[in-house]
Amino acid sequence: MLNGDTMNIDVTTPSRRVAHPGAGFTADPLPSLSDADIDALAHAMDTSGFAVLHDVIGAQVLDSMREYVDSELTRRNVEYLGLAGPDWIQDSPLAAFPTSASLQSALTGLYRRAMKEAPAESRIATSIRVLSGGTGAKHSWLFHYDSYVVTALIPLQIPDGRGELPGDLVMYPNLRRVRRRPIFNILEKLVIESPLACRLWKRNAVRRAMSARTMQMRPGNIYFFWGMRSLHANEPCLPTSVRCTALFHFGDPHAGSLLKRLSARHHQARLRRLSRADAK
Ligand SMILES: O=C(O)CCC(=O)C(=O)O
Ligand SMILES: [Fe+2]
Repeated sequence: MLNGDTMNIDVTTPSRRVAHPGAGFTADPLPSLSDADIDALAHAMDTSGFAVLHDVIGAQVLDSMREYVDSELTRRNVEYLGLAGPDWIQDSPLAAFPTSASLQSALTGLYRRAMKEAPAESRIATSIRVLSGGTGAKHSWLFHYDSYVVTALIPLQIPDGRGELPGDLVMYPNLRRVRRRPIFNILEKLVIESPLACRLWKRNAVRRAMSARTMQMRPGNIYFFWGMRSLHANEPCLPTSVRCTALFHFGDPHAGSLLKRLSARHHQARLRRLSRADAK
């Protein structure tokens, strides 16, 4: 199952049918992972910044997602699309993912390995990001830490034509520890994610000096990293390209904190400001 390099984990024997309590047997869109597989994922995330499961998303899901994205961009008449919350995914070809027992156990297992305790809640926060047209550039280079300990990123559409720019994910792996006190987390984010700081993080000299990594993403694979510890942002694509990623964030150690809600509001306001600028 492991191909020698701990960063790359090839799951070659997907178990397609997984029991869900009360629902008989339901198709799971992902292969199930053993404890040893999850150990290897965590080890790769600790040492190289990210871990990859290769060729686990089928061509059919990718094709239908491409159609879904095209029709949503047209229907909403937008270039940038960011959908989050539990509802959007139910009407999309990814509907089976939030209830995937394999995904749930991988994310829970990774959280336990990082935090040495069980997560307070088992909710997977699902979102999708589509960058296209001239607006895509405004949503690039937005360095941030995620609000969740574990991030699983599924690239659905990555520009790969001649002369296109793929919009790689640039990451400063494991730059900090998980902040258990919300106040430290928020103050640190205000500084590190500020527009001024982002201008520094994107510079080649800083990237080299601080060993940033560039994740070249290929549809079909899933990429895992410690989102709350690793500062990350995507590079821009060409205005003529479409780039689409689905994000599965898991394990919020600050869930329920008032400060946390204020910080989330600050983040939403930042996105709204960008959307207003898009509309101009
Ligand atoms: O789209 C990407 O490549 C990264 C998005 C991301 O980091 C996020 O939504 O938290
Ligand atoms: Fe992120």
